[in-house]
Formats: sequence, structure tokens, C-alpha cells
Amino acid sequence: MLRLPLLILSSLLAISAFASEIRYDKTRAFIKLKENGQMPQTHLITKSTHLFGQNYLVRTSNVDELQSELKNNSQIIRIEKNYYAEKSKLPKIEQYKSTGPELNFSAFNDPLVGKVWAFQDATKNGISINKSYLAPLSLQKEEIIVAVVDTGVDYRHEDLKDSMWKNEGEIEGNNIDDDNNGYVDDIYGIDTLDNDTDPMASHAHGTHVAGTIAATQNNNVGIAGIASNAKIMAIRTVPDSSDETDADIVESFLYAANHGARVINCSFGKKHNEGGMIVNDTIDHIGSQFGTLVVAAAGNDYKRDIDTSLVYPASFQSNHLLVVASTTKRGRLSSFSNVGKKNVDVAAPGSGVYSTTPGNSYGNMSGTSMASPTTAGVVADILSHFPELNSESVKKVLMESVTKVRGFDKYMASGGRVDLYKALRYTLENYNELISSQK
Ligand SMILES: [Ca+2]
Ligand SMILES: [Ca+2]
Ligand SMILES: [Ca+2]
Repeated sequence: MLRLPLLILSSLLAISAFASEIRYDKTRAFIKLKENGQMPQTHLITKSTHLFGQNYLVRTSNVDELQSELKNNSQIIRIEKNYYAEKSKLPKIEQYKSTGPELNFSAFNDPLVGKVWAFQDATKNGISINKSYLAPLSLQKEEIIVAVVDTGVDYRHEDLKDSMWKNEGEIEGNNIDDDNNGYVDDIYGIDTLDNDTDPMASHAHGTHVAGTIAATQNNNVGIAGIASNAKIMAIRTVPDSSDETDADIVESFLYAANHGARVINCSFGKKHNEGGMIVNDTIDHIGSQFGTLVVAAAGNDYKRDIDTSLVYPASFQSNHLLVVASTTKRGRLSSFSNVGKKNVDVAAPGSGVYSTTPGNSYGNMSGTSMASPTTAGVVADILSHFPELNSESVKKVLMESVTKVRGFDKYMASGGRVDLYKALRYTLENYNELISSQK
């Protein structure tokens, strides 16, 4: 039990050492034009790519010169640098320790599912996954694509290979961009780090996240994911050092939404923001235009209040963003979890989460990184039953249907832990009201 706290503590120390020199990309910047504004003509901009609305990503020979040249330009609303998140440590695989009799989840035949304690009922501090499948409240099932924007996914894993999204418009391995989307042979997703289209896992983190959401249920193999009809779109954007850039996050989110992802899991974050709003604008854009909900980890800084000590993207304000704190098997807030009465929305199991790891293996990991996909899995299953709900509605469903936990009111807006069974029931009971409020 001591290993994880020490790990995070050491990463905090590492961060403070870096804090004075936040790095940025010297070659890329974001420009937001005014309505009818023209892209400034300057030798400093070597290429410009339209992102959405009035937002562009530009390549530049010198971002500092470009920024000072455009400071008072009448055509633009703003120019933002592309900042790195800074290096920090991702959760590592822990030794699995049994803390009681093996659990039995009779809705599933997967041999290791008994280790996924979150499948227990709300009264046992779980989120009622087994209960939801034993006596289904609703049978409608639509396939829901969940983008795992992370360290890549082992898409060959025995318990993930049948749960992977595949780009129908692309022919594998012919070195041609068949669907003309700007990416050659993007079958499972993309890799913004290597600028290619192979999102194979470089670290266990993304594979673990993917299994929690959608490991194949009832295949007599491994565990079971929370959502029965979700497909994982793998997007490798987070380096093993956790030092992702805003430009890569924006590219990932736009790719995900453009290719049909209704949920994006975001188990990463940074502890600084120099005023950059491009990621927030992107979340609002994909939420309002595509109905995509971004589910994000609150962060692991031992009850840091992210209402006052902001972290990103979790501290952004958006109706299309659901922010998740972590709970333990005993129903408490995990000691490492961040909090925020305004900016944290819900809590979900994140301590000692058993899931898939690369190479047909399985293991435990702990962090709000794990609480986020637990919640993303619930969101995906709700959307699979009720695909007509938009991102704001499904966020409301999750928040209104939580299991209230004493003391959680001061930590998060909903004051409780997500619950699949209660969320399904809430949606059925409030269906007409939810749908009419979307118009
Ligand atoms: Ca393509
Ligand atoms: Ca191809
Ligand atoms: Ca399985």
C-alpha cells in the first residue's frame, strides 16, 4: 500500500523542480481569428491548418517572434503557444493482493472478473455492474465508440482485440489514405507522438484504461469491461513521461469526434495553464457539434482543491466535461484523489482497479486515471441504451443518479459515486424531460 503514495510524492517533487521552466513548442502555435478575420501574412508562418470555427494551428519558424509580431494584429482574437504538460509519473502496475474471498459476478463467465471489485452493488461500495446485467432495465443496444486518448492500447490483447474500433474506410497496410482523412492506414486510431497511425501501447496505462471500459464480456477470457457494446478507438498522445502537448490533445479530440467517438477518456492532466483556452474551446466544440462527452481524471495530488489550485483539463468549465475523483473498496475517497466542490463532478472506483495490461496480462493500478475510465464505461453503456442523449444530458444523468456518500458534498458537485444501475433507472424515469430539454 505504501508504494503508490511514495511514487506520487516523488513525482510531485520532480514537478516542483521543473516548475520554473515550463516548456513550449517553438514550432507551433494556435491562432484564433476574428469573425471574417484574415490569416496574417508573415514569413514567420510557414503553414496553417484549420482546426474548427475560427481556430487554426500554425507552423512557425519562430514562435516568440510570431507572438510579438501579432500581439496587436487587428485580424486575430489571440495567439497561444503550444505548451507541454511537464514530465510526471504515470501510475504503475501493482501487485494484486486479495483482500477477502473472491467475488462472484454471475452475469459474467469471464474467469478473472471476480477481481474487479467495482462490479459490486452500491451497498458494497461498487457501481452495480453485475446487477445491471443480471436484470437489464432496458435492452436497446447501439455500438458506442470510446476514444482512449492515452499512452496507446495493446489492440492485440486477447481480451481487447474484439473490442477495438476499426476504421471501416481504411484498408490496412496498403500505405494509402483510403478514406482521405489525412492519415495513412489509420485502422485503430492514430499516434500523434510519432506522427503515424500505430497506437500500439508504449506503457501499460492506456491498455489498462481500455480494459476497464470495454474488455470483452462473456468470452470466457480475462475480465469484463463495464460497457457491453463499446468499441475502443486508440489514440496515442500521452508520452510515457506524461508530457503531452495541447496541440496533440486538440488533434486527438478532433480526430475522435470526427470519427464518431461519443465519449473521450482523458486520464491525464497538467498542473499549469498559461491562459491557453484552445483545449477548452475544443471540448465545447465537439460537445456541441458531435455530442461527445470528455471524461477526465481529477488528478492525484492528495486532495488538492482543483477549484482554487487549477489543473487542466479538469478545471476547465464546460457542460461537455465530466470530472472524476477516486474511491476505494471501502467506499472512501482515495487518499491520492484531488477534490473540488465546483470542478469535480463525481467519484468512481479508482483504487486497486484490476484490468488488462499489455501482452495478454492483467494487473492492478490505482489513480484517478482508473476512476475516469470506470466512469467513461458507465457513460458508454448509458449511451448504448439511449444513444439519443447528448453530452449535456448524459452528464446530468451521471450526476443526478450517484450513490450519495457522507462527506463527499464538500469534495465534489454531485456528492457521490457513479452507479450504472441507478443511472439507467434515472434515464428511464426522466426520459421525456431529458430529451425535451435537448431541443
Ligand atoms: Ca485514413
Ligand atoms: Ca490504407
Ligand atoms: Ca473477457
